[in-house]
Amino acid sequence: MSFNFIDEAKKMIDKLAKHEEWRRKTINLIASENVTSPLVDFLYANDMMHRYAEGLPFKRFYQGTKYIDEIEYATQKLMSYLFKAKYVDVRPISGTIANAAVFETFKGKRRIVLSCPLEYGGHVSHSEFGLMKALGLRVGKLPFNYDEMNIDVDKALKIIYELKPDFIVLGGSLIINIHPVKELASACKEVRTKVVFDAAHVLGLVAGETYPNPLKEGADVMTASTHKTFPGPQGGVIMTDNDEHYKKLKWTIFPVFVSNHHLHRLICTAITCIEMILYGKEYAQQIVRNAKTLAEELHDLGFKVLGEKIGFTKTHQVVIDVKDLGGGDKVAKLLEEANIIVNKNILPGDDPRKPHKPSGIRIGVQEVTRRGMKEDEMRQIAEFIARVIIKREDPAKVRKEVEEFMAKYNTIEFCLNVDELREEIEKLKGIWSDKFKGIWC
Ligand code: DSN
Repeated sequence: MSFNFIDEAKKMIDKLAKHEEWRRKTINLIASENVTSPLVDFLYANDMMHRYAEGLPFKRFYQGTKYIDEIEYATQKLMSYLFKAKYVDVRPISGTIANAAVFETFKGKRRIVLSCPLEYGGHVSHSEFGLMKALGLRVGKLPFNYDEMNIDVDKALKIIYELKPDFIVLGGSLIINIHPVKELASACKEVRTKVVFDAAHVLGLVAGETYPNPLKEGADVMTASTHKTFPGPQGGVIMTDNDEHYKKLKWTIFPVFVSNHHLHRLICTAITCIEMILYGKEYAQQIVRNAKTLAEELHDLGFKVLGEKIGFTKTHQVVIDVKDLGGGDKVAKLLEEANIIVNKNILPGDDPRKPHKPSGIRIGVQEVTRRGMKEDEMRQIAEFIARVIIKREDPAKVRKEVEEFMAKYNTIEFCLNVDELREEIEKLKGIWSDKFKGIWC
């Protein structure tokens, strides 16, 4: 095989340009994504991406880290303030790595854990398909109440007393209700079972106080990723109030699961924390209002929206059973043709070993909320979805209207006012003036 390397570079840059151009014209409703603020985007490509800083701030194995240390320390402090957590570790490079460090630390003699299975909304890392098997853990299913779209507390208590697992995992990837941390935590304490809450999806809602803080409800540890409802750069985080847990955890994060921890993102996570401290409540409240409005509208337009009994959703997510409309795979693809981006998702009752043909689609409204959309826009989005999936209108026709609609939402809200940081930004631009020499010409 012969390569023209310059052509390869051209093709890839062209693909990136196409992606950027296309995605600006799409309504992104992927529940696990978000957009960072322009300031965060600007700061992201910094020199710290080239550096190493194994260890903890001020106790590194490398020289040259004095400013990295200060930024990482500030990030921990800001996160501690925002989530009222005693210990914060931002070194895990993803939510799955955060889970790996916690699961390994909490692995006990019994090697049994309980979590929400994939079809009830658990993340793959909570399952036998992911981390659990790799770490030598046997995983049992937390029982689920379909009407409530939540863990069945009475049945769960029974199993916890019976099995006395090393730990249980609450939280997950398909989550429209408030998981019962408080209701299960004291029983877990009695049988020396730890409670882990995976807040990857709801971290921004916890920050904005529309979702209860799991650490204050009795969870031993909260893990999360930093880029879903919390609108930061991709990364992971672990938080706990417990001295003993953190003593062990910090030595499982490094040297077991993380060596270097992608240092350029830390300032961006910290800036996102400040945005959430300043605007998080307003943002989270608008997300929940938007999700509810979208769910109600979709229901009224004829979709089988899950969670009717609980008012459809208490988070950023809306979940629809589209089995009778062709299934999740077909529906997600049709919507993509109309520039509406969602993901197919397995639902309660689906076979988790067949994830490619699931019954449902999952929608998240956090990104469109960050772009400034409110209830009226949710009604418009519901109508676009119904026209493609229920009325079977040509997706290409709807796509034109989606593109016109999206042209109005090209700014990001709930961000720091850059004018207040003008002096510091100008200084950085001066230092970076030759960074893109030959590129910006
Ligand atoms: N699989 C991702 C999600 O979409 O929820 C989380 O890692």
